[in-house]
Amino acid sequence: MNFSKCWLDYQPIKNVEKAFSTLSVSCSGTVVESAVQEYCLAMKAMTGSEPEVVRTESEEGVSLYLDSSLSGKDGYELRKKEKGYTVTGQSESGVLYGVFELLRLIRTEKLADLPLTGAPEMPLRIMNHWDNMDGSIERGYSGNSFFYKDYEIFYNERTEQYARMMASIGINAIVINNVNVHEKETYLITDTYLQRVKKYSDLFCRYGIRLYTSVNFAAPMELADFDNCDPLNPQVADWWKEAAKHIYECIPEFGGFLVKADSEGRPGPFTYDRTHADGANMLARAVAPYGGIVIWRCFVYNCGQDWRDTKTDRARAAYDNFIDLDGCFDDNVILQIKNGPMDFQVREPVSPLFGGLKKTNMILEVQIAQEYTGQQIDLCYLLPMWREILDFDTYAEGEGSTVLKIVKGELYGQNLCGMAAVINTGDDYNWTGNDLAAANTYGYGRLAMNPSQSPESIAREWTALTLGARVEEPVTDMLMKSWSTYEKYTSPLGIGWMVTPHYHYGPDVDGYEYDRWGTYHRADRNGLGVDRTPAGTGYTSQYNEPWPGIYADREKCPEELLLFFHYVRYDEKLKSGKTLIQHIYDTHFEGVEEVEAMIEAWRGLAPKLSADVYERVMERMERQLANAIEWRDRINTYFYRKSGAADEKGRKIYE
Ligand code: GCW
Repeated sequence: MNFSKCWLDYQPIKNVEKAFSTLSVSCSGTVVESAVQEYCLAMKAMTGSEPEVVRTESEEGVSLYLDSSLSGKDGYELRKKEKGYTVTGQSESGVLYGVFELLRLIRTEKLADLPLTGAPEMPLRIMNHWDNMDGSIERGYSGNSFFYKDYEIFYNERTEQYARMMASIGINAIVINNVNVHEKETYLITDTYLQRVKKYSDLFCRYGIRLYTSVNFAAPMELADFDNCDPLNPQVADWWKEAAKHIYECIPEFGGFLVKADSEGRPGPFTYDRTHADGANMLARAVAPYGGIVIWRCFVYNCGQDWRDTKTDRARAAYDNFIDLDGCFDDNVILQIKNGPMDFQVREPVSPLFGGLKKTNMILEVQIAQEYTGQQIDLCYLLPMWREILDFDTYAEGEGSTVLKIVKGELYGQNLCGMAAVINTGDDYNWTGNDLAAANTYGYGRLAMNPSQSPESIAREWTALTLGARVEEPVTDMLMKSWSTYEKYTSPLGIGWMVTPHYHYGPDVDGYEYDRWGTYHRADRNGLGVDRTPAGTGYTSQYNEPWPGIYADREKCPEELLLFFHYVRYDEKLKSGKTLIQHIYDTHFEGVEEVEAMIEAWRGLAPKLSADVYERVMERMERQLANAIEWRDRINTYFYRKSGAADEKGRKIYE
């Protein structure tokens, strides 16, 4: 096998109960069968013998039931009975989730927690693959695609393991191709590939997962002889209707389309002076007869900006492009909104669209792939960031209108909402480049299922399941510190960017400063930061009260976002009493020291880890240290040269 089993690596357990050896199944269906299979496979590995499966009720052993009156869609209930355990699912998926939960409890020795109920709290829990059919992955940091190679679609043992991994963390929707839909991928929804796509869909369905594809808005022009793809052109709409009909004839369970339009060179309705609602609704009507949905991305901004233009603010773009369309989208359209207004930086405020849209289905998009957070070389556990985003109060309907309430569907009574994440997997042996980066993959699903779990408890769970209980404490500690460490040695106080253009790994302070992407830090000899108050770009006004007042006020603005919202002089004092320039120096020295401490800690774990995991991660950590040093020195030197201010502590800053 050329892949690791990750968190589904079922190791022998100590407390084997007699009850584990019988599985009585009182329900049926393809997803239930996957649950049965998983149970058997796990028990074989954990206890050494295959359990007996009986298809009738039994007093003894583990029993599976389906009871649609159970509360919570796809929920489950686990109970201890006199001579065993029961797993009851509200649906087939509920049974499957219940079995995965039971296995987790057995492995982490938490059966005492029973009885226990659970239900996915977000209706849609989506993985977005940025895989291309040539085998490459856009922003992939762990090898090539395991879906495609040379324009062929694979189906193998690894794909099956992948489906199990996704189901085990509650994923129920997977988009199998990059949002940048290139020439060949445009054919994914045609007979050229549909039969192969169907094989994936069938596999996913066995695990309660629906398959989606990203589509090319200009498909009628590329696949047929259209000279336009105007969404209000009836022939264009008919073409899509026919295309959808054909897809659903072949794959009745097909989920729908994901669309990146009018963004970074992709075609879209703007070309025809149409709105994004025109574009999304046209596609939505094509899939509506079959229960399909259209997920439309809000990552729309001007990527041809002139750096001399200080009035245009990329941060404003998503809101400005979509706010007036609130209420104009069909019921089966969902807007997918990136967590921040820019693009997956290590620190950003929450997108103001969440507080703005009230009559539109919304999905929160996060990036598990660590494009700007260390590319799975550097350790950066992202759950604490996502937790903060979900807990952000938008004040859309008064206090307590958190992003979490919106994406759970609670605030506006929606059921097409949830989270989507750009996945970080590839065909590397360990799936994620850095073994520890799988904590983000795992954690994303667990958080979307049950957002009341803390990032720390998820880290513990992942560590115990993947690396063993012996290292749960220290590895959890490393994971929990890692985001802050990464933030310290990279760009300061929410300003973002300063990365090597295009690759986005490693420092290049002015790399994007005079470019067209709208990502500027505006550093000069006196200070740096972007004024986004009403006196500047006015971005702060996109939020509901009280945020505009807080963000626009230099004193009240959360300090970690200070340079995102304000231009600040190097000699201005921060809350800590330090000047801005001293804060920059200190955090950059600290960041490197923290990486060194982490490496020491990892070294100490060598006896408790398998040699290959230890070595693989150590190799990454050494690269991380080199990266952190490079960042520290470039940032410190850059701002030393600009400001001329010496480090109070007299440490080495290169001239
Ligand atoms: O951050 C940018 C990435 C692009 C990506 C784009 C997007 C898929 O650098 O690679 O394209 O975001 O989210 O569409």
